[in-house]
Amino acid sequence: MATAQAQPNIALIKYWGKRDVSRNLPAAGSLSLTLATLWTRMKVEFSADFDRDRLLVDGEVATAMLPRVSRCLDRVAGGNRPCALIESHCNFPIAAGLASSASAFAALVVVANQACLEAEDIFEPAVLAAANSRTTLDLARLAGAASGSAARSLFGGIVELAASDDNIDVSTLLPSQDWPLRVVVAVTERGHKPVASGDAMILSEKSSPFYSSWVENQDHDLQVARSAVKTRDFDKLAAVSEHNCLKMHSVMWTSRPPVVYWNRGTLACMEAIRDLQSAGQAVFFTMDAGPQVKAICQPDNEALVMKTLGEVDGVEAIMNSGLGSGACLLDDS
Ligand code: 2P0
Repeated sequence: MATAQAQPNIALIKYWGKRDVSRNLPAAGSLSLTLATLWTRMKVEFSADFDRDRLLVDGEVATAMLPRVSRCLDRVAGGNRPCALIESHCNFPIAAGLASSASAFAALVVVANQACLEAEDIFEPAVLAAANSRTTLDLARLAGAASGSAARSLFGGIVELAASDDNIDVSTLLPSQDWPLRVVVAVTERGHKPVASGDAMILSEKSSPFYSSWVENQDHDLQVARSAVKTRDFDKLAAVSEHNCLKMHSVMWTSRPPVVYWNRGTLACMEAIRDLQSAGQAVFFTMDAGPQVKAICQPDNEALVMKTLGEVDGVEAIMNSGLGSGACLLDDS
């Protein structure tokens, strides 16, 4: 039985829209930070003795998520594969806008690929040959087919995903040690999100009058963010990231019916971050498909940002992380 770990990633230039729903190809590129201290650990065991796939998430049977997990295993191990036992553990809230599907599917493809190789007597040679030859990019593409953002968690540090007509390319723009950014997460609600992000993206494309200009402007924002990363220009990265986040949420809000992931705590945290910025602090916000606020800052003001957000009304918990590495196998596998 193999085990892999992956960290979630936080997008600064967001993925919101699909060019091909059946292949789950994103409409545009995105740029993200892979975290260090939040993780999903995933075990997979294939066996000819199993008569169906079974999924346990934090020790509980997870029937609703199983079909998506099974389809991902089919892509890695082939449609004729033996059935599998999948066990997932996560050290942060799931499906609450903290990118749990990114770390889950990144870990799943890595561990499933290894589990094929470890159970070589029950796989066909072609499946084993494919598993043996896969690069990190190949695994990222398999993860992205399950969950677009998961492709980015195969890589560490600051990561760019480039989208073309028929595939994605993913790579590390800057390794984690080259720019020690910090991410403070203000959790304003632990519950599951009201609308799954994949469904909400499709709704946005169908109904938001702002969707096409959102997609058209992504290349520009990516170019500005890429240049800010290369020159470690915090203020430039802050400006383009906040604007990109607010544009994405504007697309969500102007969908029909509107998709609103924020709550009162989200707005209060944004206001607190604006106050910190007015006082000269290098910090900026970003929010995803959930009400949590992620504040990006630097090591020297991380404690202040944590204290400030921790005192905001509606904040239930504070987590913090530096930038970490891409998905990998753990030693016990
Ligand atoms: C992102 N999000 O770039 C954006 C920002 C949410 C808001 O990627 O449909 O769960 O599985 O490909 O990966 C969440 O989308 O969507 C996401 P699917 P996924 O991080």
